[in-house]
Amino acid sequence: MKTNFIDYVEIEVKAGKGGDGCTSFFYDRFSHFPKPDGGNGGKGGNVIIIADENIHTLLDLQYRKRFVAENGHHGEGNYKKGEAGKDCYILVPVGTLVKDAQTGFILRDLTQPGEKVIVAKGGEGGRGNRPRKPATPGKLGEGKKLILELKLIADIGLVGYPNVGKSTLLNRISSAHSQVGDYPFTTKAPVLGRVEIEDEEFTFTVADMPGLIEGAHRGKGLGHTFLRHIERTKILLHMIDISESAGRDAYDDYLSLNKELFLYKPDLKEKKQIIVANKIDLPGAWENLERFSRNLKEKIYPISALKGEGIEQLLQAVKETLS
Ligand SMILES: Nc1nc2c(ncn2[C@@H]2O[C@H](COP(=O)(O)OP(=O)(O)OP(=O)(O)O)[C@@H](O)[C@H]2O)c(=O)[nH]1
Ligand SMILES: [Mg+2]
Repeated sequence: MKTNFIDYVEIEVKAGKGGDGCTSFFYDRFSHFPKPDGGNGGKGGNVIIIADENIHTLLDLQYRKRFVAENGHHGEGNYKKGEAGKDCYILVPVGTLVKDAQTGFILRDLTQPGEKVIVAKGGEGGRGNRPRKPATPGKLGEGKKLILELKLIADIGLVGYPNVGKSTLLNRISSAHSQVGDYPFTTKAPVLGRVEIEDEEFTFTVADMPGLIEGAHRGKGLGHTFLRHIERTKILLHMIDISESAGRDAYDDYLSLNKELFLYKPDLKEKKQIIVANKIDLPGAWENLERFSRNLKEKIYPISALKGEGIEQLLQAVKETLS
């Protein structure tokens, strides 16, 4: 499957070597002995990973896998210190976990825009020669293999069977352009959108997910690859197609989708869900809704993502749950 959303890459990082200390002597015409005047070497550059709000995928790192910082410059005569090597920066999306590939140890979870971590330290520069002390070479920079794993950070995760209208809803409530189509698995990777409730200065982020199907937790369909992206959402918006055209029972769909989620990760049981019955504009929808609500004690929000019905009430519920 081809997608531009990449959430797992392995890369190699190498910090710069410290510059060598210089061996140099100054010959003073008034003294018999030459004076050592070698400058110190500059420090090697670090490799630094930064979380950047404008980056949404690890795609670029698929093509460039090795990141090397500059070596420190060597010291020179007349006590001239070598310049430090330039740092090497790697930009990643907010929500990227940085792990040591060898040990699996998490070096940092970059959850804030602008947050950074030095993943490979540059080597110290060597010392220039001193009286009775010869110059020393610069130290090597650290080198590592890293795993970068993106786990999206969003307030809301939009989950449901394929084709129920998740992307239609995201597009209606945010400025995102998630692809919509009358066929399953239109959405092939998570899409993030920011929702602003007018006049209320309340904003939240929504992650539209690929549709889930039975067996998703075992790897069936597309959804499982991306299930990890709902782990860090605060609320799940669980969408059901309530129209007759789906030819399925809403309550069965609701139970089996939850079963998939909980089989994938039992902790997800603790996550609050808002249940949304979509396509209320289609024939048979209200009758289905009545049957569905007889089975379920939780509140159900009937909406038409296509026509814009019931959206205000839903957004209010989201706001109340989040605040
Ligand atoms: N009548 C009606 N059709 C809708 C409504 N919401 C979505 N649709 C249609 O349902 C189809 C699927 O919509 P999508 O938004 O792509 O559904 P999805 O859940 O994102 O689908 P996947 O990405 O495949 O999981 C499209 O043809 C939409 O136009 C609605 O409220 N009423
Ligand atoms: Mg979709």
